[in-house]
Amino acid sequence: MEKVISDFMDLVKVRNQHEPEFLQAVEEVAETVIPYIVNHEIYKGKNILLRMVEPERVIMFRVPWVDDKGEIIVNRGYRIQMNSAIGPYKGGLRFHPTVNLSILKFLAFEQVFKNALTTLPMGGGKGGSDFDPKGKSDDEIMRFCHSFMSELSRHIGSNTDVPAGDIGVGGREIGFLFGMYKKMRNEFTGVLTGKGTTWGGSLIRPEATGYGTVYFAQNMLEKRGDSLKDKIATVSGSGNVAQYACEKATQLGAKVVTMSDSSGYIYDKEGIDADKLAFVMDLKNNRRGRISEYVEMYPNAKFISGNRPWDVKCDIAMPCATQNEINGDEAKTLLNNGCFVISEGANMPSEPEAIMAFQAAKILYAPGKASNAGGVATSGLEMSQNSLRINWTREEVDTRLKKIMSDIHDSCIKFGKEENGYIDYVRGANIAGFVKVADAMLAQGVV
Ligand code: NDP
Ligand code: 2IT
Repeated sequence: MEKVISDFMDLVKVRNQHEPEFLQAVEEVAETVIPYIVNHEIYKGKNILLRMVEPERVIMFRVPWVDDKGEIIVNRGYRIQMNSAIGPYKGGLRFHPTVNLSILKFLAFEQVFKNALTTLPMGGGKGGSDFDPKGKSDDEIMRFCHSFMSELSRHIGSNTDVPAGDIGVGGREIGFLFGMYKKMRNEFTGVLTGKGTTWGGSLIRPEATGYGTVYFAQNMLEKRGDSLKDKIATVSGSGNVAQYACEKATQLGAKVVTMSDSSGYIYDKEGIDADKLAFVMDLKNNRRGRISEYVEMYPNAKFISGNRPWDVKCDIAMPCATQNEINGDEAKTLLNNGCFVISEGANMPSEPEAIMAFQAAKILYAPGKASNAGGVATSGLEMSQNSLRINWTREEVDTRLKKIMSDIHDSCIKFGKEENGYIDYVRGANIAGFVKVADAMLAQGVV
């Protein structure tokens, strides 16, 4: 079996040799899915996984815009339309200086499996730009978003490809992007999700990824007869996903003691309660400040510059910042400190060595494509509401979100439960996602 996997990876490496993040994401899937393919006759000779690692389409374009000083800046825009076997391409847009083809292809590939897990009819895609929103005025953000959408609008549509937010893209950016799409196409449709609630957005979409990550942790704990009550949780990041993971974990009785950004983390041993979280939300979302400012407001907390929060003792860790933010050594530190639940809010936050350590220790480890799927699932619910031209209540959307997270948990058990009772959530999520997409691809022939 190892030879089949390494032969497959050799093929993928030849074509994508300068794309380390993409290869990392593919390898994790190949290791778990190839043994399943080999044991199932219907996939024989169909080269399904080889077809899945090749994007259906990659769009790259120039994004010229004028800054506040009148200078012309040129960024690069991308949309990876990875797989549309089970529905229109769906996935976020990331604006961050590190964005490149490798990062977006890894995210698009993950998205295909994640979207299949949600039970909703969504294919996988991802896009973005190497534009850095930090330090830009609202006018600069608007001009950039308008220029970006003036090209992207040719390639997307409510039945073709429906982008949403990711790192650096929140409600403000979605508004500017939507405005330009509407102008270019003269259409008011559900072409983007994460819209404002007065113009087609869904209640709970901003909360959904963070809430879903916590619901998934709750599902894993309940399976063991345990709960979030009185657990100590560490969270990384302080953006959209981190904020609502902190909120829901606190509501369910856990104590969240850390948040971070790219300059370091804050440790508040008394817990980041609702009032303190409201301060963080205002700081990050309105004033666009740095997490270090937390300790000026709450002097009992500490700011640890340049580090990630994984050396803080906890029961539950929720990485909610970015990819490869937990390495093998940090995973060992988490385990040595007694951490026994990892629920990933970010995409691929754990390096392969970290995943190996978590699985060897047989703790509850949920990969992002399962545990952070609540965001895109609620995007799917936004699309449904747009098509129906109605709005569901908060309770209605939250109930559906909880049910979807619990269904994803069940799918992971179906394909990931081992004879000794241990649940390999990585294998479970990868195979469950694969089966849905692969069967649709088989039905549609070689396209
Ligand atoms: P935001 O832009 O709202 O927040 C990102 C946070 O992560 C910020 O605190 C940011 O710090 C930090 N961060 C970003 N890049 C790095 C880095 N290279 N090193 C250290 N810290 C970093 O993004 P989201 O909260 O939306 O996204 C967070 C993660 O969740 C991403 O992996 C994303 O792909 C994933 N995700 C998001 C979903 C969504 O619905 N938004 C859905 C599913 C997954 P700083 O301000 O210093 O950059
Ligand atoms: O990684 C993700 O799932 C997202 N950024 C959300 C995608 C979406 O379409 O809501």
